[in-house]
Amino acid sequence: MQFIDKVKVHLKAGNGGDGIVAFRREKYVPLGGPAGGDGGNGGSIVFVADTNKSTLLDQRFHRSIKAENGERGKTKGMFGASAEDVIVKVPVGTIVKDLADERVLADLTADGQREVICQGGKGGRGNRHFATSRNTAPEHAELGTSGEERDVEIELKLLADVGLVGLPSVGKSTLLSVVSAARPEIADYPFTTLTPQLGMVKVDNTFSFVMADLPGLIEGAAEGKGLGHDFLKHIERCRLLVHVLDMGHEDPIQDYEVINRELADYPGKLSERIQLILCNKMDEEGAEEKLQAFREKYPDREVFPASTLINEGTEALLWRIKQLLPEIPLYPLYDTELSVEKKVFRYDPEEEKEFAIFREGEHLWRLESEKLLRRMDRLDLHQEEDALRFARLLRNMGIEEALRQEGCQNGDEVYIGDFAFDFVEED
Ligand SMILES: Nc1nc2c(ncn2[C@@H]2O[C@H](COP(=O)(O)OP(=O)(O)OP(=O)(O)O)[C@@H](O)[C@H]2O)c(=O)[nH]1
Ligand SMILES: [Mg+2]
Repeated sequence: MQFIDKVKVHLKAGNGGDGIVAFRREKYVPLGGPAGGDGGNGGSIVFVADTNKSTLLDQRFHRSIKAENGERGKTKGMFGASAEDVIVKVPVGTIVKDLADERVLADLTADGQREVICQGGKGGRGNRHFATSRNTAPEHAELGTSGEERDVEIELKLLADVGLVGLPSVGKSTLLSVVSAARPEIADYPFTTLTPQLGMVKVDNTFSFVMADLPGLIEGAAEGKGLGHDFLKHIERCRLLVHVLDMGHEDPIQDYEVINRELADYPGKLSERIQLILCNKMDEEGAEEKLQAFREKYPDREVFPASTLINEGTEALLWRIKQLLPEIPLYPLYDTELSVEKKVFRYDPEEEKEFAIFREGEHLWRLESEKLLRRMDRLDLHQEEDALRFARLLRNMGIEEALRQEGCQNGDEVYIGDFAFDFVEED
């Protein structure tokens, strides 16, 4: 299995359709009013974390992703159709960075998590929005805004529950090979393992976890020595580390301290991870004494003596992992700053909320409500009477109050589906 962990992709969200200028010309209506409809919204590009995906292979073959533009507005006040969002499914553990400024746009850590990476443009308003008592026949309409466009780098951080760390040749791969079905290469020379290997470890019928066998670390790894540096970043997401020591080595205590210094020097707070210590190769001469010495020097550490070669002592380690893992959180890597699309209210079917509010910009809000949309179908919102009905609906459904509570201000624009209105506070 090739491990694809970084891909550059060009993204372009759809542009909003232009609003148009048109006038009503109907039989028996002497003075037709402005009737240019609004353009539809452009499609956004939305990334969704999906546990069924394990690689960035799809992205490797689709280096450019584009969403459709919204349609132009139509005559007789009809809206242009909005374009569909493009959904990009990526593995859990994917990070999306803007190549222009290295900013992290999204850190997809949970199954089903959705992040809008490129916002589609908004449709322009048709001329009927611009009629005033002085100018009943406005000849201008808004253009749709452009959809966002950016080059991003998509990176997959290896997601494993447990990461194996230690000097080369201490038996990390041997451990993985005896507790999982993975078959990593094992040999008595250093740096046998060159790329991270993953294995699924089944503790019993109810509990399994992912273990990552990583290349050996050496002194200076945090500054790039050996192979460690490239792969230290992969263990950033590990919730728990198993530190493997070779008790046949001259000074396992010193080995232990060397590795811990490297972890501390790496900027991912790796040294704060819970560590279980597997004292391996207990079959070697002098191992018992060295184990004793280690316990005396570090009485508070959790130590598991083992001989992975003959799969002895590993069971106690697995049971302890089973106990600990459920209590350890996932480590988010970055604080995401998706500043524009700040979600303030999520639709929660269990609570039977009838609407959801999303902040899309400083003074721009999006409203989602099946119920309201159904009611709106029957309203002609450009008739004053129906507009009042709509306002009453907003109030009765609690939407007005909710908008206010979320910080919507006088004059802010709110849209639902293809319809936009201004939030006006009466005094
Ligand atoms: N005596 C003894 N040797 C072991 C034991 N476990 C592993 N070995 C041997 O130690 C050597 C290194 O084992 P690996 O599992 O490849 O070590 P590693 O930590 O993955 O090494 P790198 O991938 O190079 O970092 C091999 O020759 C193994 O057979 C053990 O319990 N006792
Ligand atoms: Mg190895």
